[in-house]
Amino acid sequence: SKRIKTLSICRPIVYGNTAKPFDPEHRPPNAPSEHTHTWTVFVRGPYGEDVSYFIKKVVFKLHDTYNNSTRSIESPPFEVTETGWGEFEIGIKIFFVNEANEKNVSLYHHLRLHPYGLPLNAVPTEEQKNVESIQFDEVVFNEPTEQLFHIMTQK
Ligand code: SLL
Repeated sequence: SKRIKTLSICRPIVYGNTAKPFDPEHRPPNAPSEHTHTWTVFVRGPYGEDVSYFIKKVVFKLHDTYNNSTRSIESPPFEVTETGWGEFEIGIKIFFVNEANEKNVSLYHHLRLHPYGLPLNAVPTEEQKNVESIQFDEVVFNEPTEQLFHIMTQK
């Protein structure tokens, strides 16, 4: 469809991960013995809003040590929960709805399992072992299609 030359449309998103160490008494039954944490990587609206009216799919590329390391999530919530032992770079590829007629966007997120930003040698409290590492970002549609403009302005 036609593009609107004089317009840009922005939408805020957040992406990142949460993680926490296993409670030693309640290890997930299927977790290999070397795994230590449960984590979730996600793309979502800053206040948990549904973003599926403009995002149709998110592909998360995990470390090759994972089975099926490319995880394609085609409906919200756009997230993957796993267990593991190590931190690594996660590739996040965001695909927009067809009406947008836009290329996908590639982001990277460093999966964090361990508390960070504490003084060196500080022993983390139980609370501080629940890790969150989250980036705010903004999706910008320059010269959006008329179809996308209608979708975006109905929200
Ligand atoms: C390292 N940067 O080399 C890290 C790699 C790999 C993480 C971390 C378990 C995968 C699985 C897992 O946590 N891999 O067992 O499926 O030190």
